[in-house]
Amino acid sequence: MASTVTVTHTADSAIPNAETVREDFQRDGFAVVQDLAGQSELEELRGAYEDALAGRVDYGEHDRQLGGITRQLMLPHMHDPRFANSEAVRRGAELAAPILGTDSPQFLFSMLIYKPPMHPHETPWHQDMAYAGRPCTEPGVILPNNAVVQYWLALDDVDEETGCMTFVPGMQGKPMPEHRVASGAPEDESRLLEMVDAERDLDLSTARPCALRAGSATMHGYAAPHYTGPNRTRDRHRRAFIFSFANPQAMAAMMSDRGDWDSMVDEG
Ligand SMILES: O=C(O)CCC(=O)C(=O)O
Repeated sequence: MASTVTVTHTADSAIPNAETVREDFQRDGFAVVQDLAGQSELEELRGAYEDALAGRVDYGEHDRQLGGITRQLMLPHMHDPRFANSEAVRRGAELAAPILGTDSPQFLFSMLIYKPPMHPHETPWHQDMAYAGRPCTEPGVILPNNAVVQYWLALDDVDEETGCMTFVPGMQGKPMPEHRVASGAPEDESRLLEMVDAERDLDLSTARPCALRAGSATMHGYAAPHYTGPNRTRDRHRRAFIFSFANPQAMAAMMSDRGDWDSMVDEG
């Protein structure tokens, strides 16, 4: 069974501008959350991240290459309590709960995606809903943008030079454009997907790169198209801790339609 996070409202957990963040999410399909993690927590998460990258904590087959090209460590919350017990995760659940329409958001999954200095590979334009089918969800489906909220928490200052998240706003409620496998074995969970023709299907002139200071995050729904570039710098790391929450009822409905989502759900 997947775990749920029951939201508790405490004064110290308040997110500044939470209402604005939620409005941004509803309007654009994504939002920026400033300072989701505080400084001491950031240090703790960085320690956990370095232990994962160096193999001091064994991730086994969850330590893999996304599409054969970019280091991806799956389900860090199951390997290291510093991720599972993170205050940022708890605050993220609290912020996401009204969007998801539940007081008990279901923790869906987590991952680390690491782009070291001079990492040459982009993560191409895609919508996360494309991963609901294998190898890809068929084009034309419309999945709700508010059934899943995914956080991309920056553990380093990040900008276009290091490969920050870039979104095209306002695609929620529209049919999903065609995706295909960009690299990796098509039936493998670690395959990398891309939109077949992002220039045709998205208005890239509206694309918004989200530079963040370390500790801040983006949040997006499964209909929000996004992209990250290579890390072109010689000395700056790009460490992202990614985690998501779902509305349990909406997930159950989607999973009965699309059994493949089973494999993405936290079993802890
Ligand atoms: O970090 C990346 O390069 C991509 C992340 C992503 O696609 C996601 O969080 O949905």
